[in-house]
Amino acid sequence: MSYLNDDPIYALCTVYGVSAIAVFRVSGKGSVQLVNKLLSRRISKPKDKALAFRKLQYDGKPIDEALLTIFSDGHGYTREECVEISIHGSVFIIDLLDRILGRIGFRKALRGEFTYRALRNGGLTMMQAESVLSLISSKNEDQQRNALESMAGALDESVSEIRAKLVSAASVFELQLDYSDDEYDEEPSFPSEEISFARDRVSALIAGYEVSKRRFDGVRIVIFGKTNEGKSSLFNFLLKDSRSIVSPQRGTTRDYVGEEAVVAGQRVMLYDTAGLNESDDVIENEGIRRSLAKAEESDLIVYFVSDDSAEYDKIISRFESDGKPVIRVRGKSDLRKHGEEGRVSGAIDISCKTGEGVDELIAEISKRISGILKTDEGDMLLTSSRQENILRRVLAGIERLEKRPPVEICAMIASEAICDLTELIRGTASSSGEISEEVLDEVFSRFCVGK
Ligand SMILES: Nc1nc2c(ncn2[C@@H]2O[C@H](COP(=O)(O)OP(=O)(O)OP(=O)(O)O)[C@@H](O)[C@H]2O)c(=O)[nH]1
Ligand SMILES: [Mg+2]
Repeated sequence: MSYLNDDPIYALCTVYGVSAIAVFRVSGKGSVQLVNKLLSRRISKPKDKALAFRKLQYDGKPIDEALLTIFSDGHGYTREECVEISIHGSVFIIDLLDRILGRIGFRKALRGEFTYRALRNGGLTMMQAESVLSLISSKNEDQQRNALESMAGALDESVSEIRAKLVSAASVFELQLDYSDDEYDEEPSFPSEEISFARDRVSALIAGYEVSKRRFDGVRIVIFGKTNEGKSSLFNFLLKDSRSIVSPQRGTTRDYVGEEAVVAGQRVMLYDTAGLNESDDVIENEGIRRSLAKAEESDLIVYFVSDDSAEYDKIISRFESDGKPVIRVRGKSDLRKHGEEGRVSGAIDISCKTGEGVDELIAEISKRISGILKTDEGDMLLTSSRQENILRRVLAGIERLEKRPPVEICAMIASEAICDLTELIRGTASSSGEISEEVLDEVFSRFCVGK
């Protein structure tokens, strides 16, 4: 079954269950005619939209009283002939009408098929369709606000602005291509302002999407450092559960352990890792390799420093200079004599035995999480990984452009990026406007039936 048909379809649009009212939507050519099979007083296609109150019946038997909202082509959500049938929300009546609509000539709608029709009929762009999905699944005010703005076209506008800059950059390259070398005596100009505008905007959109993913899945915090410093003890302390094995033996933790936790009121993904150590043990070394990989992909590192961790401090400094936030701690403060605590390079002294310093650490984690999840007020956020993937491709192109390759190559890269941005908004870059089945499946299969 394909989205590409325009036969009359139907689905329950409200949640299945007992409620005051339930709404079925039917849409497609001939919908009004088919609905008339259930009515003794017929309805006709209005100029744009109309309301009608009717008794529904089938095979001589009454079904319910219903309020019909009737739309003509070009109106309503789907922008095609469509009727929304509001009935009483009884599960029996819902089941009955569901069977009857199937019997009188409607086909059950696929997931998101109404929204797809809205898209095909010009009522929505692909990005707006994706924001409908994002709105339905929004779980907090930020997501809801962003989805609403994006549905109203703010994200389309933002992408169109980037596209316009690239079009003007492309025209500079094309102009230079039109002149042969001898006609062109000046140093060819490079549209650096347009390109850097595009780069900044595209990077901001991608970074914002990373943030929204982190808000959804939780910031990833990795506890990292030498063996036997108390990493697993801190992991268990923060988790309020003795999940990781703790022992005085070096190299106790041999693989990373990840758990969802709530730290400072925030849902996070917390990872305990194998301690860094000079070792001949193949398994321990594999554990260390995994610790490094986890630290690399984390959003925040809690690093145990000690007097003899200089070798590993270098690894941490490298992460930090790549922009990774790091909090330094020094464990087992209860074992140090008073006066000995002399902080090592701004580290927080903690003890998992007495709990000392842990509140200070949690406050610091909370501060860093706020920094990681910060977006600029008014920034638009992407609503799907399809959008992110396309923008990453565009960004890679822009970065190639910034190396100023020969003008023919510049022209080609710019034109590819323009096509990508068209595809981003419309779901296709093809001139026929047809969206590939693959994209349709990717986007619309995430919808529910009835939307
Ligand atoms: N006195 C005291 N002992 C601690 C503290 N934290 C951990 N320990 C002890 O130190 C030892 C090592 O603790 P772990 O939490 O297993 O250390 P680790 O860093 O996970 O070690 P590896 O998994 O081997 O890398 C255990 O015997 C703990 O009981 C602390 O704050 N104070
Ligand atoms: Mg451990």
